[in-house]
Amino acid sequence: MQEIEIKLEKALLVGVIHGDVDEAATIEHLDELELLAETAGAKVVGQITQRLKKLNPQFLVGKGKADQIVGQAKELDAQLIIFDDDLSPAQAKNFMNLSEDLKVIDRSALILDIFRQHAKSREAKTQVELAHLGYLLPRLTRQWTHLERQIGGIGTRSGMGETQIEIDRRLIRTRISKLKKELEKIDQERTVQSKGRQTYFRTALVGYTNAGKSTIMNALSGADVFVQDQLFATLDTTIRQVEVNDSQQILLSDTVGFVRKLPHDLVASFRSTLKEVVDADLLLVVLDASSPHVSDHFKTINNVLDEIDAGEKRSLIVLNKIDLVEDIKILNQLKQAFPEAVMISALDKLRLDELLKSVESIMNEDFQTVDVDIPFTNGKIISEIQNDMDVLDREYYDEGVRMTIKGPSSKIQQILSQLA
Ligand SMILES: Nc1nc2c(ncn2[C@@H]2O[C@H](COP(=O)(O)OP(=O)(O)OP(=O)(O)O)[C@@H](O)[C@H]2O)c(=O)[nH]1
Ligand SMILES: [Mg+2]
Repeated sequence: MQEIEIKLEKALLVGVIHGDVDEAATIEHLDELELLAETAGAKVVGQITQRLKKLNPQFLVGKGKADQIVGQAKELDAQLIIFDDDLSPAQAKNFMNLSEDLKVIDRSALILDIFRQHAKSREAKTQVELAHLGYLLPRLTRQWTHLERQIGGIGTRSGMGETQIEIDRRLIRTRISKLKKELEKIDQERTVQSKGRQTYFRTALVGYTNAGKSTIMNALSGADVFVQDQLFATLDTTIRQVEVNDSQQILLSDTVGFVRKLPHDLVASFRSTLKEVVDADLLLVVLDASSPHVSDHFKTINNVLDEIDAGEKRSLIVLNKIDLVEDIKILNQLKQAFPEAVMISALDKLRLDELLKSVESIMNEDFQTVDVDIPFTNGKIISEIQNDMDVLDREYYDEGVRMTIKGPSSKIQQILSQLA
């Protein structure tokens, strides 16, 4: 994929009021869509909402409204129309025909575009390309000349468009299987690396994009993860050691953030990046306490966690940016909604010790103490234990040693199964 300069394109946003989504919610979603569009490099020149009893298979909205939207976009000199709702491949195509030289995309395509712009590592680039091709495949049409507009996202990426125009479905499929193999390889490397981490108590920061995960990571570990007031600043996973007290360390990971309607293709292809979340002993669910949409964010986070099979994991809610919450009423509401949460400000380094204390106590709850008899012939396990666990007591006998050991229950189970 080629890097091409993004120019400031003018965009008109469209949201539909339908079903259980009321007008206020639609407007909120459009405000978020505006942030996404700006992150991608567009300049939003207008927002349109439309109440619908029934979704139109041809244009999502009715034909008359579709004409009106295109007309309004032209009047505003916009080059781009972005729907908050998913457009089916057919709807996208119909809009292209209707709008001639305007690009018409949906939220998923916009998010994919941002990921594409922000991907730096080999892994992230591979994952984004895979997701993009998965999104593109059902949307290919014979109108190659329109393809660029269909997939181009924001900014004219002629290089990208032309190569896309040349490849047909078969080539895309071949490319998809190649990318999948590459990701499997990356995944295997990761599994090897993660073997060495098994003895640690593993915690993972998860949360809505821009909630402050990377800021927390940096404040706790002294890492230098990229922090920016923009959506999806982080697309890779960083793992660091953090001391929770004088004698115990944990591993903390920071990874890609979530957003409402994160495209399924993206979640699927970011599995290897999200592996640290899936394997974690504890999730630190980071919420932006200053956002009026904090409970929606919480729902979205849980949906994505379910999607990657991490919904049942032990978690601790972290209400970040508490420095921005001045209204005592809101503070009380937050306390009521999230009674177990730890409130912090990562930016001002406020109450980070409280956070570490909570992690420490959850970790120590999870730690098990057992007695094991190990024959001297099994030197490997003895050294494994001595390296990785707290040995509380040692008693030697003729053939071996009896040890009282303390460590994460998963690790203890692993040792017991080796001895069985
Ligand atoms: N006021 C305030 N701002 C914060 C706090 N924590 C983070 N921020 C700001 O919020 C913005 C986003 O922070 P990041 O740490 O990049 O957020 P993130 O969750 O890693 O975001 P993505 O990687 O983009 O998903 C930055 O401008 C931070 O300076 C906080 O406690 N208080
Ligand atoms: Mg980040």
